[in-house]
Amino acid sequence: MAETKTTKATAKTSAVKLTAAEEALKKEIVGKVGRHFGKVMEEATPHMIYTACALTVRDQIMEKWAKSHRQVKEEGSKKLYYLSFEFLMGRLLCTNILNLMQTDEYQHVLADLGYSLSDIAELENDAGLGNGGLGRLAACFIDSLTTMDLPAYGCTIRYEHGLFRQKIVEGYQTELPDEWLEHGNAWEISRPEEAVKVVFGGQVDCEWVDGRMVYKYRNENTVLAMPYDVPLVGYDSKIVNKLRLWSATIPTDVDMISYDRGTFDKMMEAKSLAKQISGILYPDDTTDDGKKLRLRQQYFLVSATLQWILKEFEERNGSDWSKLPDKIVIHINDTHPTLAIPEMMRLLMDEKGLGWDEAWNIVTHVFAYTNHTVMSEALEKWNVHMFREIVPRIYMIVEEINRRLMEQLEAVYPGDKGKHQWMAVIANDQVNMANLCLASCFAVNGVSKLHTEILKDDIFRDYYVLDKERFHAITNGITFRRWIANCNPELTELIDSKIGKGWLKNSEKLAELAKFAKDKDFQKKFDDIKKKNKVALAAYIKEHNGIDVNPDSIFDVQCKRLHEYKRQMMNVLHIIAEYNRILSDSSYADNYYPKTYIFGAKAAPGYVRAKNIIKLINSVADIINNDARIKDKIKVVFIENYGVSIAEKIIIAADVSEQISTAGKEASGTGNMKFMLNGALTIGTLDGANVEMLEQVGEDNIYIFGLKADEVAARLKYAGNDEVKTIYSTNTSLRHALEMLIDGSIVPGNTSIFRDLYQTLLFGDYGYPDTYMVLRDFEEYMKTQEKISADYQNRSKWIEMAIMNTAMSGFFSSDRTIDDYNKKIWHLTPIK
Ligand code: 26Q
Repeated sequence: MAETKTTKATAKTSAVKLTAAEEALKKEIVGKVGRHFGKVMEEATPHMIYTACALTVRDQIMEKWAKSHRQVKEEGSKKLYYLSFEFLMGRLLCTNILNLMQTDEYQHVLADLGYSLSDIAELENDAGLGNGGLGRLAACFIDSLTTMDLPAYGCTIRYEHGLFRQKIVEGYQTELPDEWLEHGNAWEISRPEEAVKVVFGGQVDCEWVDGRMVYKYRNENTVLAMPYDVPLVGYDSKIVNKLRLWSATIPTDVDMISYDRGTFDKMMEAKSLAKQISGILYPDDTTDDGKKLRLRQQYFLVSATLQWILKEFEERNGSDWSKLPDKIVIHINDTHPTLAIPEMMRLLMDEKGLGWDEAWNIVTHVFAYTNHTVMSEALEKWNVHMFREIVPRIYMIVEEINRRLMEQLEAVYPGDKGKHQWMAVIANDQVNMANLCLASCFAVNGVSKLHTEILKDDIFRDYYVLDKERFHAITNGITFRRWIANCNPELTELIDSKIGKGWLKNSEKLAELAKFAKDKDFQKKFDDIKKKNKVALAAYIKEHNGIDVNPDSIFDVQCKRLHEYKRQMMNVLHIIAEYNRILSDSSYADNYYPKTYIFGAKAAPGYVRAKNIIKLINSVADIINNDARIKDKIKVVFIENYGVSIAEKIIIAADVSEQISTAGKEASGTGNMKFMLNGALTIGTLDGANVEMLEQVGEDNIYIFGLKADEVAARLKYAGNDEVKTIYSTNTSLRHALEMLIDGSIVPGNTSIFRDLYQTLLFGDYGYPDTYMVLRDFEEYMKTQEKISADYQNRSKWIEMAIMNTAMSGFFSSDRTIDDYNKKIWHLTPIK
C-alpha cells in the first residue's frame, strides 16, 4: 500500500454544487462502496473509496470497450502486439480519469464526499512491473497508441512482485518484496476461458505419421497461463486497448483421482514451477537456477502470447496463414521476448502443419525488434545446454535457423569464419538473442539518432550492410498526458491559458509558447509554479528524509537506474569537490549559490559497485548536511524507492536535470525528456536523445559538456593511463575528492569501504582505468556547473531558458514516436 495516510477531511471541502452528471457519479461511487464492500459511506475506509472510484472508471471503460472491440473486428484492422518483459505503468486512476476527460467531475464528487482526488489516488500501489526506461517506454507507447486510436495490445507477465521495494538502511540499499497486489488490482479482469498451456523441458521424440513429422514430448512439465486484461483508454479517443498480463498456475486437469505418489509429487512440482514463473520480475540470475527461471519466464510469456495471437487470427481470418503479416505485427521490446520467433515457427509447423519455408516466410514478415542498449553485458546470450534443457523443441528450431543462416553467410562471405561466428545465432555454445532477431525480423530500430548510428556502424554493422533498408532510427518519446498534464496540472493550465488545449494531443503546438518566453507576467507565473512544486518536494523530503532543504536553492536532480555509465559517481565527486572548496576558499563560499542535490536510483541487487555508489551518496549526504561550517549551502538528498509515482513529484520540481552518461552508452534516455518538458535545464553529454534535445532547444538553452561518442570510443580502443595520470596530478580538487574516498573522511575512520570505487577509476578492473571517462570529463563538468550557478542567479534569463525548454519539447511526445513506428514499421490504420 502506498504510504501516504489519507484520512477523511473533517469538513466538507466542496464549495461547488454538483451537476446532474456529478450527482449520478456520486451515486455510483456510494453504490460501489455498498455493493463491493457492504459498507455505508460513514464506515468506508479511504482505500474502499479508492477502489469504488476505480471501479466506476472501469465500468465506463468497459462500456467503450465492447464498442471498440466490435469496431476493430468489423473493420478487420491490423493489430499490434507489443511484447515486453517490463511495463512500468505506475498508477492508473488519475490518468484514466484524465483520458476520459473527467478530472473535474471526480474532483468535485470526491470533494463533496469529503475527500480529495489526489489523496485518494495516492492510495493506489504503483504497478512497478519494470525497472527503468525500457519498461516506462512500453507504458508511454500503449498510452499513445490508444490515444491515436491504433489497435494494440501490450503483453507481459503478471509478476506477483514487481521490482523490489528499496529501503535504505544505514546508507545501504536493501531490497524488500514489492507487494503491489496486496489489495487486489481493481483494473484487471481475469479471463480463465482464454487460459493456455505452456510446456517446458522433457524430451522430444520425432515420428513420421501420415507423411509428416510429429513431435511428441516425454517427462515434460506443463503450466497453465492465465490471462488478466487491463483495459486502457487513450486521451479523448475512441478505442480501448488492453494490457494482457499472464499469470502462471497449474493446469486444472491434473489427475487427482489416481492419487498415487507420482502424480502428487508431479503436481507439487508443477505448482512450485508455476509459482516461480510469475513470481518476480528479474529473479537473481547469478546462479544457474536463477538463469533457468528467467529463461522459463521468457518462454512462458511468448508461448502464451503466441498461442493467443494465432487463435485470435484464426477465429477472424480462418487458416490462411499467409495473411498473417497483413493482419498482425509483433514488436519485440529488446531481446527478452525473442523466443517468440522460434515459438511461432513451432506453432505454425507442429500445430498448424505448415512446412519450414512457408512458416519462415510468414515469421520473417511479422516480427520487428527494438534494441535498447549497446552495453555488452546486457546483450543476452544463453548457454545451449541450458536452453536445450528448458525448451528442447525450440532449441531444435533455433538450430535449424542457424544452420540455414550459416549456409547463406557462406554464400555471401565464403570462408570468412570470423564473420560467420560473429553473426551466428549459435556460436561458442551460446544462443545469441540479438542475432536471432537480426536474422528473423523485418525491421530493426535504435531509440535515438546517435544510438542507431552506433548500431549501424558498430555492433550490428555486419547485418546492416547486408540489408540497410530494414534499419530505422526512431527517437523515443514520453506521453505528455502523464508527464505534464497529470503530474503538473498547474503548468498544464498555464500553458492552456496561453495556447489553448490542443497541444496535449498535438505536441508540436507547444512551440507557440516560445513567444511568451520573455513575457514578464508569463515568466512570473511559470516560476511561481516551479517554486510551488519545489516547496511540495521539500515537504516530501522533510517527511521522508528528515532533511530541511531550501526551496530557493537550485534543485539539481539525477534520478534514474544506478549504473556506472550513467555516472552518478561523477556527480558525487563534484559535490565533494564543491564542499571542499566552500570550506577552503572563503570568497568562493561567500558567492556560492545554495544547491540541493537530489538523487533517486535503484541498483540491480547483484551489482555490488552500484550499491556502493548508493552508500557513497548517502555517506556524503550525512557529512555535508550535518556540517555547520557550510551553513546549509549544499544539501544532498537520496530519495528512497525511486519509481514512477515519486518521479512525478521530483521531475516537476527540478531546476537542473543531470543527463551525464558517458557518450555512446545511453541509448536514448527518456527521463531527460520529462525534465525538459517541465522546464528544467539539462546539463548533459552529447549522448542518446540529448543530441536531439540540443537540436530542438538550441545551444543557448542547454548545458552540453564532455567527450563525444567517437572520442570516448577512441580512448577505449587503447589501454593506457597516461591521460588519467596527468589528470590526477594536475587537477587538485579532483585528486582531493578522490583521496577522500580512501582516507576515512567520508565514513569517519573507514578507509576500505570505498576503495573499490577509487580503484576502478584510477586503475580499472583489467588494468584499464576510468572506463566511463569520469576523470576525463570531470573538469568540464565542473566548469559547466559553475556556469549554471552563475546563470541561475539571472532569474529572468533562467526562466526564459526554462520556458524555451518546455516550448521546444514537442518533438519528444511519444505520439510522434508512435507515428514514426507506424509509418516506418507497423502500418496500422486508426479505427474510424
Ligand atoms: C538482460 C539480461 C539479463 C537480465 C536482464 C537484462 C536486462 C533487463 C533490462 C537488460 C536491460 C534492461 C533494461 C534496459 C533499459 O531500460 N534500457 C533503456 O531503455 C530506454 C528506452 O529505450 C532508453 O531510453 C535508455 O537509454 C536505456 O538505457
